[in-house]
Amino acid sequence: MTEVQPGADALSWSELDALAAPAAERIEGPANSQATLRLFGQPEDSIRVTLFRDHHAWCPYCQKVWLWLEFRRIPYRIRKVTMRCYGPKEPWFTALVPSGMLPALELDGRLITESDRILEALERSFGPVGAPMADRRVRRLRDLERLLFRAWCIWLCTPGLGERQERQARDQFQRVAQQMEQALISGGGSWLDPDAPDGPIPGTADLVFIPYVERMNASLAYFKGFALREEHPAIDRWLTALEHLETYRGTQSDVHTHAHDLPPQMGGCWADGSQAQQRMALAVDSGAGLNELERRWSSSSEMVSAKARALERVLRHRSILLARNPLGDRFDQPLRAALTAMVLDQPVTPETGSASALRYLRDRISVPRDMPLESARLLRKCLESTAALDGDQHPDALPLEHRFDQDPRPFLTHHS
Ligand SMILES: N[C@@H](CCC(=O)N[C@@H](CS)C(=O)NCC(=O)O)C(=O)O
Repeated sequence: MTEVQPGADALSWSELDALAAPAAERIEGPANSQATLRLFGQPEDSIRVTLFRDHHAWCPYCQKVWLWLEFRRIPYRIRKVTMRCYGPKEPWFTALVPSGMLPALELDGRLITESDRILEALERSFGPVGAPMADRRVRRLRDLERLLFRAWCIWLCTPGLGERQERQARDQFQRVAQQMEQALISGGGSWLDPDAPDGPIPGTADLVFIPYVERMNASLAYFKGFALREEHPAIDRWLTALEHLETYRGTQSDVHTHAHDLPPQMGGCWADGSQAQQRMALAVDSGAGLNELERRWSSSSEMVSAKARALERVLRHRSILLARNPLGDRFDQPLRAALTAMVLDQPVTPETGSASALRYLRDRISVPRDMPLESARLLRKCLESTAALDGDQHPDALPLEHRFDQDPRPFLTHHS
């Protein structure tokens, strides 16, 4: 009997190349985190705006401004800046903004910081997205968003909560979440925007809520075993309506990314250790994801294009992914094995001793920085299933106090 050679079925790089999606159109295509220029059909010399946002698309306040520009279709440039939690701040940026805080925006040559001031300035120049920031009803909703944010922080970021305190913090969070639901229900449409609750796009009142509700959904599942979308159906409907919009999807992150980008940004997120929490955290970390909390997609053609996109994104960075991997060049075959398994939908045996290296990459796929949510889920699953054929070796757990493992510089010397 002939023995099957490990990795005998892994496709070559050129065979994989042939199966990858063409690179996506960044400038005129749908919202995406790779673009450094967005034109919406207008000439480049008409640009009045530069947005300074973080490389990894982890900063929630940047996402708010980013969404506004995309929904309002204002041509803009993007300059990406490092957050302290994953690397050193660029000196050219601190020369411009000494605090180093993001987002910042240049409008007609004038520099503005603080996301709310930025939105107000944009509204003055280009007109609002739905009801404006200063509208009394929008102000009330903005206050509600801050209340929800505070209740979330107390629950997620207070160390050492006992069982009773966990329950109190959860109840307080849910009381405020119910107020958001009430606002949605009384508006009678999909959105919080008081002027057009059933309009085709959300208003500023919605944009203000999006970044943190996305992060609440992810972090409360991972650290508290709490299913926000099941507990609060009106919020679920609102998120689902957003997920139908390509513009939102281009900025949307996923549970895995937030579960590991938030702890260093928030100064710690604390797990309650319940069974539900452990189950959800395991599903997220293994790469399986959480169907009940993350956008689902149904058609098989969407599956195929999600795979082809994941493949394109990995191939683009292939040499640097190999150079950064603990296995170095010996990661070549295992990576091809996982990619082949993904595109052909069949197991491919990786070379012996590669499990930990495959999981190292699985743990570091960031959405939307690297690829869309559905592509990341398919790729993480295949990295895990391919690793499992080799064994149960795991790399070190991701750090909680910083993410210097995500320093963007090595990738920038190639192309982002
Ligand atoms: N109130 C500010 C908050 C901005 C903020 O907290 N930005 C964080 C990132 S989310 C920041 O730039 N921190 C410095 C760093 O991480 O490098 C706003 O609304 O713009």
